[in-house]
Amino acid sequence: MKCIPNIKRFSCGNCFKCSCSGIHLSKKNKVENEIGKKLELEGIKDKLKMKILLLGSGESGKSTVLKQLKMIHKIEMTQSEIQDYIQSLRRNALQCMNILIEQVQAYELEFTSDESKDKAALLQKLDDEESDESFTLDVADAINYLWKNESAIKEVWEKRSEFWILDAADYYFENVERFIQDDFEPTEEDFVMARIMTTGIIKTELNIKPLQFTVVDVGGQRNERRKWIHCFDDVNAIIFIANLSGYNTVLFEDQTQNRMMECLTLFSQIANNQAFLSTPIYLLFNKKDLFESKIRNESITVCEAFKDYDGPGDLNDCLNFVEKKFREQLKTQSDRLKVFHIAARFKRDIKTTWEDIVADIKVKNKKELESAIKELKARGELPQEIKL
Ligand SMILES: Nc1nc2c(ncn2[C@@H]2O[C@H](COP(=O)(O)OP(=O)(O)OP(=O)(O)O)[C@@H](O)[C@H]2O)c(=O)[nH]1
Ligand SMILES: [Mg+2]
Repeated sequence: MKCIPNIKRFSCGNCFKCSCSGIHLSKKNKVENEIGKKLELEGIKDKLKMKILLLGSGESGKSTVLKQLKMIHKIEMTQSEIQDYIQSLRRNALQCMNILIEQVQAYELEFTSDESKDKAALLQKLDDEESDESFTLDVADAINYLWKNESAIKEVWEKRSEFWILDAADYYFENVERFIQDDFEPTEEDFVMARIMTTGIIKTELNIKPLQFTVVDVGGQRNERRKWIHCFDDVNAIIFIANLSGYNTVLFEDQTQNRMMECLTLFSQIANNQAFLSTPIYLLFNKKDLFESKIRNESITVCEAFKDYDGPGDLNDCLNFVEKKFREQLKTQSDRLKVFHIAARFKRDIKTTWEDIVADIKVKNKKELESAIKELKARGELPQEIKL
């Protein structure tokens, strides 16, 4: 043990004895000292950690954004994740076609041929929790046949804003024959479009040296939201995702509630929550692709919150109007809100949005981050050439 001269002698009797006549740190105190130093270092390193919450109602696209971020940061998927996606793509196709078949019955429409009736009956026998063995070529063929040939299915598809169905249903139908193959290998787009509802809280680490981001994905459906409170501490930024195409569709968990109305209320609750009054919010209006094609046929005025819209109805004007409605929800300063219009299904949209968000977070925390980097360099914990 090294002697430390000229410091106070301890009276606790725990002094570490050696042959030296100097005054010694007690063993206990030395350990405490080391722990203190470690904690101090961890505290400085923690300043380079950024926690970002992905919030929004169910099916807004939070997990889609996260999937894109993982691909952008080259985080490889495990074999079991790949299998989950394959299975979910098959289930998504079956679930969506079964919803259309039920709607044919609900609207009291008739299938136009016995072949359609038989194929619909085959699908109705299965539910979307079936094991993978049930997804045979016959099942894929039945989905494909009904989608391409049955006019009653086409008719209810046109009415899809009146009942709940996944936004990417047509993608699953168009590709179901590929999904069912034994040697099916999903493309990047398949991974992005596969729908697996999130339950609980999922944390993903993204290293953007010298910063370390923890992106927290949560389930957005009503019964999942009560878990959100568990991740509200030490949040550096919120990415709130709003599903633009929800203006004329209903919620999965309550088919009497318009998705956009739910989203506006949720946004107001989050943005005005005491815990986040000074937290930057990045508001991502998602599914621009669907919105753009929908507004050609149905005005945004069908949504209660947008009924006073009387503009020309083109994409940019509608987007500006929707943005204005969201900004009006903010009860405090609005400069902490940044808005992006995206289609999360396209990687380039997420890439540019993410780069902007990271740059903005760096600017907003510049002073603190730079001082932590300087301190860590001085302690040899970071290479000298590293920059914010
Ligand atoms: N057309 C289109 N579909 C999208 C887009 N982004 C997401 N989707 C689809 O929307 C559906 C729901 O997306 P998720 O990412 O699972 O939604 P979520 O917000 O994580 O939903 P929860 O986990 O229930 O909270 C999926 O089927 C996606 O394929 C987009 O930009 N365009
Ligand atoms: Mg999710």
